[in-house]
Amino acid sequence: MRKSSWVLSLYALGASCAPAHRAVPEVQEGLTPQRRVARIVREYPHSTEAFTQGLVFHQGRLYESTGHQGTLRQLSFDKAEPVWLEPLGNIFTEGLASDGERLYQLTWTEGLLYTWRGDPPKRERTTRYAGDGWGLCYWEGKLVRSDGSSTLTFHAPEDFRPLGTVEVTLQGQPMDQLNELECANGVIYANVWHSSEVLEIDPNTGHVVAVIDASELTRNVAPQLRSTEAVLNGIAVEPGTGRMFMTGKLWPKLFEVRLEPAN
Ligand code: DDQ
Ligand code: CA
Repeated sequence: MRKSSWVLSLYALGASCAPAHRAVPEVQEGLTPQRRVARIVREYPHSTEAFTQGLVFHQGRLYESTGHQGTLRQLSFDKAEPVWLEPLGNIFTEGLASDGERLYQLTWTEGLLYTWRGDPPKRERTTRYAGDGWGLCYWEGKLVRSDGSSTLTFHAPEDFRPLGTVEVTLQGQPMDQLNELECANGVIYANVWHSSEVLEIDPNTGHVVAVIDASELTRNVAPQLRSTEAVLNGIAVEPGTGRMFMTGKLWPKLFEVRLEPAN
């Protein structure tokens, strides 16, 4: 290609792209998300049999909900095998939340919410609901449910009746595939299915206020993973200490992480 035509095509490219970009209004003030990186602080063992769908602290202990043949389990930091486990049969259990007194456990497509109480937890009630159950967390007296879409639904803990919804957006764009959730530090942390990014969502507006790059974790475990479904999923913040833990489905490790600003 002669230089003049090369310059000409560059110009044409610029002419076709640049104005279109400039025509988009400037990103609204306050909506530009922060960028953070999840750094590994410590590694603990995690069961490669655990298809992690929910992770939460409850009464000082760490609990996990796993899918396929569902379970509720209590984890320890020193071995992969759970300290306590209740098998739930052919039920695909999902998100797990604590209000301090009870544990609430979603199911993927079965439309059943299990409520647990006691130590070890005993199933207290089963409540029907409409829609998918993916992630669950407890925020200011309400349970927050994700269902794979960009909508989060708020529910009353007593009977799980829906109380309202919020649309999750990143600079105005809806963000779907929201999976495991954690309500802490005034935000909702959300795993995005099949992604190494965790979103920090303002529960009042649905705006994504920060995007966390957790690829240090996925890179760390990648050589040991055998399934394309072995994705990052599971966030728990320890009340009191504020320590943050992350894991993934079928992952051999549970990580304590520290969030740092990305450079
Ligand atoms: N969820 O995490 C997106 C809510 C559920 C993921 C389930 C993935 C299972 C895929 C394999 C299905 C085989 C019948
Ligand atoms: Ca969680």
